Order: sequence, then C-alpha cells, then structure tokens
Amino acid sequence: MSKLKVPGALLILLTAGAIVFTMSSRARAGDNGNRKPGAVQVIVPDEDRFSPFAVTIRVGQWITWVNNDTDDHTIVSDDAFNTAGHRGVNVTLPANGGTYSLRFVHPGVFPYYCRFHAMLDDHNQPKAPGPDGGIQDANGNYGTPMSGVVTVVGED
Ligand SMILES: [Cu+2]
Repeated sequence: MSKLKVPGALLILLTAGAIVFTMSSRARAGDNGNRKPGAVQVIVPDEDRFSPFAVTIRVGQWITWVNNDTDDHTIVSDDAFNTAGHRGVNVTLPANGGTYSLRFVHPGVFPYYCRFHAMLDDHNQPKAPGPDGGIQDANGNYGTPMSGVVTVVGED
C-alpha cells in the first residue's frame, strides 16, 4: 500500500513544479511581462505574422504584443530606420500567450521584425529567410517576412 502512495505524491509534485515553471517563464516575458491597461495590442495569431501590420499611436502610449501562436516569436527593432526610440530591441515573445510591452515617448517610426521568420537584406529591408532556414510551402514560396511598424505621432 505505502509503495503506491509515493508515485502519486511524486506526480503531484511534478505537476505543481510544471505549473510554477510555466507561470514564471511567462512572467519573464517582455519589458515587465504585463499587458498594459489601455495599450494598443498587436497580436500574433496562429500564424507567422503581426496583426495589425501597422499601428499608429500617440506619444506616451503603450504597445503590448501578445503571442497567441503555438511557436515562439521575436520582436527585433530595425534600427536603420527606427526614429521612435527603444533602439536595440531584441526580445523573445513566448508561445501561448507571451506578452511584451513598450511605451513610446518620442514621435517617429519603429520598424521591427521577427528574427525567426524574417531577416534583413543589404538595404535593411525585411525579407523571408528563404533557403537559409525558411519553410517552403507546396508552391515553393517562403512566405511573407514577419515584420511590422509602429508610427508614433504627437509632441516630443
Ligand atoms: Cu516569428
């Protein structure tokens, strides 16, 4: 009898450990890991894209990215064209609900892409990874490079 109780207790411990691990890895996502009240949301649906592709906000507003896909994605700023600040952004947006939030305090544009599903060409334009890591569909296409742009308007 007592031999049967040990695996049961172990299973409960392992399950509890897995839940705590999942919650803590979510809490690490992003600037602060929180969805910001009133933030404009950019969603990764169950596809390799940001929706909407382009958003316009006012100075002082937050953007919260939410990954509803079952794959991890990333947010990487294209600093060659970034005039809105937050230079050098290169963060993972964890699968299954991971979030990342940024508050923009300068007017300008913030082009970004996912380094798993896009890369920059010689002119700093996002392009699909192609044969160097892209996933080819039945028609031979490598898909649209996963990228987006935030335009920030208003007073500096
Ligand atoms: Cu991606």
